[in-house]
Amino acid sequence: MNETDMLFYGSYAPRLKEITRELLNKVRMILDGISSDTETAPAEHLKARIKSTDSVREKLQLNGYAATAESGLRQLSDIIGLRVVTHFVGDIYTVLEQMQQDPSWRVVLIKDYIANPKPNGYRSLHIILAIPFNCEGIDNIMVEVQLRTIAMDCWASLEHQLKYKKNIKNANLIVDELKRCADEMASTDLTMQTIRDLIQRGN
Ligand code: 0O2
Repeated sequence: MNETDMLFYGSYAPRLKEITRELLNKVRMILDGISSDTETAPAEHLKARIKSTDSVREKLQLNGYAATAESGLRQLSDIIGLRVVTHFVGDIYTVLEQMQQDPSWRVVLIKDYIANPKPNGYRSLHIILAIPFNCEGIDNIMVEVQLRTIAMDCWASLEHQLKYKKNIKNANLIVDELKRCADEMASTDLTMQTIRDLIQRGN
């Protein structure tokens, strides 16, 4: 959290940092548990972020809410965001299953953009969790966990960068090409999963 974010979140800031740390530790424990059960590490990496002041304000204003930290904590589901990047598609659903069984939170919503990709080709599985906050009158907050493979993460990160390029010529062609890349990467993900299944079954 930078200085602007510390000022914006004010007395919520220490609790937000604490929850982010706890969430990271909890998910690391889940991943370690899967690793020791299956003898393969499901995640390539994971990271967490607390949403930046500008991003919170923009989203709140867009939806007609007051642009304050309290309003953000009450209205938005991704003030804290966690991203787990897995090696294989199957790992995503193994992690989801474990997260659904954990008593530290309540699973509020699952958005499966792998089974149902967005029209632009975006794929990931999003889980919205309600977790105890207990700070300054706010009992619970929503947290967004994004689960995606290395290939999905690679596409999302490149597409995110391209979104900020203004005045793109041939915008329709670019959209089509990005979608084609997403579909090709998804196809590779499925092939890699099949190869892993074959190896694990001993061919
Ligand atoms: P950031 O900077 O990534 O945190 P919401 O926008 O959450 O109020 P919505 O639209 O139902 O409501 O959420 P969605 O689309 O399920 O998930 C939003 C987040 O998913 C985004 O966060 C992105 O991180 C990611 N995402 C969704 N669609 C795309 C996409 O087409 N391309 C890329 N690269 N990422 C996507 P934010 O809010 O954009 O902010």
